[in-house]
Order: sequence, then C-alpha cells, then structure tokens
Amino acid sequence: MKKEFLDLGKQPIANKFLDDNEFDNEFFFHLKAVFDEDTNLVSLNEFVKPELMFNEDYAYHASMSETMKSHFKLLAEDLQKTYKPINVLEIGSNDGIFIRHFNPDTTTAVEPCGNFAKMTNDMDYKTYPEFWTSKLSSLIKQEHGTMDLIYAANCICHVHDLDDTFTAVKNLLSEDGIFVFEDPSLLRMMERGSYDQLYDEHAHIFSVTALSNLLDRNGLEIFRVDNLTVHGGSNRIYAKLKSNRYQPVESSYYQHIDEEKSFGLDRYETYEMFAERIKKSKKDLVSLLKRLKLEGKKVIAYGAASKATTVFNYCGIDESLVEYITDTTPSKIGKYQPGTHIPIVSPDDGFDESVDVAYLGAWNFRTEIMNKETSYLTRGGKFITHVPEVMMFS
Ligand code: JHZ
Repeated sequence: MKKEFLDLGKQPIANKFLDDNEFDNEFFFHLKAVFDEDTNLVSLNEFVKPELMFNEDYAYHASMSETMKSHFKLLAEDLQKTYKPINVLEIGSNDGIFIRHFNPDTTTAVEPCGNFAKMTNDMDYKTYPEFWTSKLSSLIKQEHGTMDLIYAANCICHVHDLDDTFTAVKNLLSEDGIFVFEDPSLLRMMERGSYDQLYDEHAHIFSVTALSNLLDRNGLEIFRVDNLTVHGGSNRIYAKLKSNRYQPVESSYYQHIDEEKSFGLDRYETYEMFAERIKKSKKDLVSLLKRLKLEGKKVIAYGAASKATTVFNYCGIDESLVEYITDTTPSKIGKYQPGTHIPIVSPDDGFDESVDVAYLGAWNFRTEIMNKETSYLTRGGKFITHVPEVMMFS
C-alpha cells in the first residue's frame, strides 16, 4: 500500500527554464511523495508526462561540471578493466559525457532529448532518439545483438514504469552481461534532509532494498553496490541476470541492505519524521533570507539546479529575497527559473563584488565551488545551504 508522507506544494517542470513570454502558460503539478509499504519504493504521487520534461529543450548538460567529467572517465576506465565489455549501450546518454570513452563501432545510445541525441549521433554513436521501452530494446537487439554492458546514470529514477524498464534490460543483456546504473540514494536524502532531490524528473528516489525487490521480480539480481559522493550521495547498482551464476553477490550489497534497515527505511514513521524536519528547514531558510534582506545584504543564488527549483517553489522564495541566480549553462542564461521567475545570469555578469551572500543551488558541488570561488570567500562573501540544516558558511 502507498502512503503519502511529504507535500511540497505546487511545482513547475524543474528544468524548463523560461523566456519572459512563457510565464502565463506555465505547467504546474502538485508534488507529493509516497512510500510503498510492499516494495519500499519512494515515488512521486503524480507523474508528469515524460514529453513535457524530456524534449528538444532539455537544459541539463552533464559536462558543465569538472567533477562529473572526471567521475564518468574514471568509471568508464574501471568498467573496461574489470568487466571487459564489448557491446555497450547507454540509456539516457545526455551530452555523451560517459560514452565518449567507448568505441563508437560497438556502442549504442538511447536519448529522448532531441538536442542531445543529435550531439552524440554527430560524435558517431548510433543514438536512438526515443524513450527506453521493451519495444525499443527488441529493436536494438535485432540491429546490434545483445549487450555486455547496459549503463544508465541519473536516468532510471526518471522512468515511470520500472517493470517495463527492467524487463527491457533483461531481454537485451548477454548471458554474462551486466546492468550498471546510478541514481540519488534515498538513504542519503533522508540523512541529509535534501528534499530537493524530489522534483518532476525524479519519479522515484531509490533505496537498494526497493531496487532489489523490483529487479528480482523482473529476472535480475544485484551483485554489487558502490556508494558515490556525487549528486548529494548516490548508489551505483551492478545487476546481472538471475540465471548468471558467474558473478557472486558481493558483501557491499548486504551492507547497504543492513544500513537501510538500521536507518528505518522500511518503516513509514521514518518518513513522517523526515517530513517534520523539512517543514522546519523551510521556516529556517525563509527567516534567514528575510533577516539578510532587512540587514540590506545583496543575496543571490549560485547554480540554477533543478533542485533549487523545488526549494524556491516550496519555500515561496522569489526575487524579493533572491535577486537573481548565476549559472554557467549557456542554455539557462538569460532565462528565468521555473515557477518563481527569478532571472538567471552568467556568473561573469552576476557573481561580482556587489554580492554579499549566495544560496548554493548546486550544493552537491560544494567542494568544486569552494575551491573555485576563493576570491569571493577571501573578501568576506558567504554561502547558504539547507543541507543538512539551513546554515551560512564561508
Ligand atoms: P546539478 C540534474 O539535476 C537533473 P540538477 C537530473 N534529473 C539529475 O538527476 C541530476 O542532474 C543528475 C551549475 N553550476 O548538476 C550547472 C554552476 O553554475 O546539481 C547546473 O546548472 N557553476 C538529470 O539540475 C547547476 O549548477 C558551477 O561551478 O539539480 C548544477 O546542477 C557548477 C559546478 C555548477 O543538477
């Protein structure tokens, strides 16, 4: 049975950055999170139509961060060395940040956002500009054969129908092939109070426990789990066909299951407590921003992340509290944040001497940003985050 635990109010499409003539027709939905007591899966109560989120205008470029570029390079090297895959498929290949490390002759991509599918096709990777389904998986099998490695980063948690997704993977894997995917970790979200992992694209936030249940009923089995620091704490799951006895199940899998149980991820009460903590986080953030405003400080936001869309819309933060948001992504600059309509400017134009305090929208890149912005910090500039609690720091 699914039980609702968190209500984040009216929310827009988190990555649909707007022109000023698009404000009137903006799409909103009611963002609530539910916990399924049968599978332990945490999901949104209402799913947004995929075409509204993933299309020609999709704004998130994974390669905007040096941290992510090196993350995917290291992973590609490790997978090649450890598992020696020949035929490789990536689901949700974005701007090619991962597949660029593989041979185009034996690597296939699936990417429903037309802008990015074109980019990887131009890099000579055969890219299917479609959503991942069983039907597409059968077509790829006919055209390219089975896959030794199927990989997906920050993509499987976007998918509504997980049974179809996993069956589609199972049907395309070679006998000793592996399915590796990484998404934000539910345990880290709950520990850190990072409720902004919840937005339209993140239809689910996964625990290893829930994934184990869902993969199992679709003929797949987890054999290894890596704990990742990226994107606020993620899990990388390694799965195989249940019929494949070659890969032993490693201790990392059991450790994650135990850790989740000790935290109480299998109990509804844990989620109720989380919801109380989030209400407090909202109050604390709004009162801090109001105080800074009264003190005459210039407050902006740093990083127009999707996560910041959730926070600002949930907390009712607008231009009166945060003047503008700086972001390095060319397609976001000159546009407005979904829902709040706070302007987005390039850091070259907006991250200057006049800024006193910056809310860290991209809090998951805190180390990268702190290392980069030493002159801001030296002259007394401060950052704000809400993770794990609302605080100002420098
Ligand atoms: P970032 C997206 O989430 C969407 P978002 C998606 N659903 C998902 O799961 C994760 O990615 C993986 C900017 N920035 O990466 C770039 C600076 O301006 O946390 C980005 O716009 N300066 C697929 O959108 C934003 O911040 C910098 O120095 O929450 C960060 O967005 C850095 C490092 C980033 O993803």
